[in-house]
Amino acid sequence: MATVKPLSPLDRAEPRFTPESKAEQLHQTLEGHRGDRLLVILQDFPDPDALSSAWAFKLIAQTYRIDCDLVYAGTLSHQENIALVKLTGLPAQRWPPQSLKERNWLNYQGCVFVDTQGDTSQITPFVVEAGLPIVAIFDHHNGETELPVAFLDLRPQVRATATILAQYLQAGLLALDSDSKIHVYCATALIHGLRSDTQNLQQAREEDFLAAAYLSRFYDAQLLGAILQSSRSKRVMDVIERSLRNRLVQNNFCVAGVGYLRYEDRDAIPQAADFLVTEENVHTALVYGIVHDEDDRIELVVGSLRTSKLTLDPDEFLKEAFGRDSQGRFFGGGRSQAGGFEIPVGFLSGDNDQAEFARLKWEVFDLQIKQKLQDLVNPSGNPLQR
Ligand SMILES: [Mn+2]
Repeated sequence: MATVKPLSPLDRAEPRFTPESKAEQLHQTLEGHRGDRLLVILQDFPDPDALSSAWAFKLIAQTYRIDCDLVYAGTLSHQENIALVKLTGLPAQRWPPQSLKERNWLNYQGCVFVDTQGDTSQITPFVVEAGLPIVAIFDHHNGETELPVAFLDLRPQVRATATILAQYLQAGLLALDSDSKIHVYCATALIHGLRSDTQNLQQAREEDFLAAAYLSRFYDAQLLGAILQSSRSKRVMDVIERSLRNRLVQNNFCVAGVGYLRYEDRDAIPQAADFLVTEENVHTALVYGIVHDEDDRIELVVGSLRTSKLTLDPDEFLKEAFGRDSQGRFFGGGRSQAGGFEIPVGFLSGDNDQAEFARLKWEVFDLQIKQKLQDLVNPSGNPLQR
């Protein structure tokens, strides 16, 4: 097992960064883990970019006889993600939060984070606690991880982690073969990841287009079509309907609370925001609800923001609106044109079977969120209300 050397701030700055030097560095890192077993950790609600990038990493690592398990602790909730995993046989496993205490982390010689720096996974505290070395992080989100990591590839200027992994493929760490079904499926998944993180390439930059061009030699257009044709479930349609009914539009902002929804339907929130932002005279839509699992062990206020206003930075907006928790972590954040937030319900969790209590709880959160948004949405005007 290779030893992990925490990066100095100087290493992190990497003034001489090139895709080739990075590929060489990754090659050396993987050489050092030949024959090992690694845990590849995805965000709790993995999106196509995370899923496809982790798969590409697994295939690269295989050529070094490194065995990878791809895991996430939340759920796959967008119909396109479910279709992606089912249609390509993408090897990701769900490790439910309640199972994490019993895991034997030392079955692995190290772990890898893909499309996250660990802050969006419930698995992170467990691997840190177990002292599992962090072998690599690949991500394109803003942020500065404090985890000690042997190989760090953090590129906020790139629109998708799929672009980063495609560059490693292209640099020769794994030669894709259009006769290999797995390679074709993985290339298709990467194109899906790339297009979904760039709004159908509308926000793609040169590097993303070049990566897509490279992947286009291997991908299966029909398979991609099948993934994209997956349809919305009735429950997602119901949440969209509630968001339409409850929406308030003021100063081109659309704000909609959708009440309670099940944990596995939480992806209905960003889908509702995607829909509400298409209304004429709306440049920004914010949708939120209380997400809970079956026995109310997990209860969170979850929200999504979508904007077409170029001067509005979702990351700044959400950080300013909702601030930080007691440990200094922001409740929200984002990237270009999209963002989200998560606020634990905490002491008020549970007892949702008591209708009156559930109703009051929703009203409190609904009101509080509208108040937090008030100054940003309408600095000088009337309160956000019907
Ligand atoms: Mn991504």
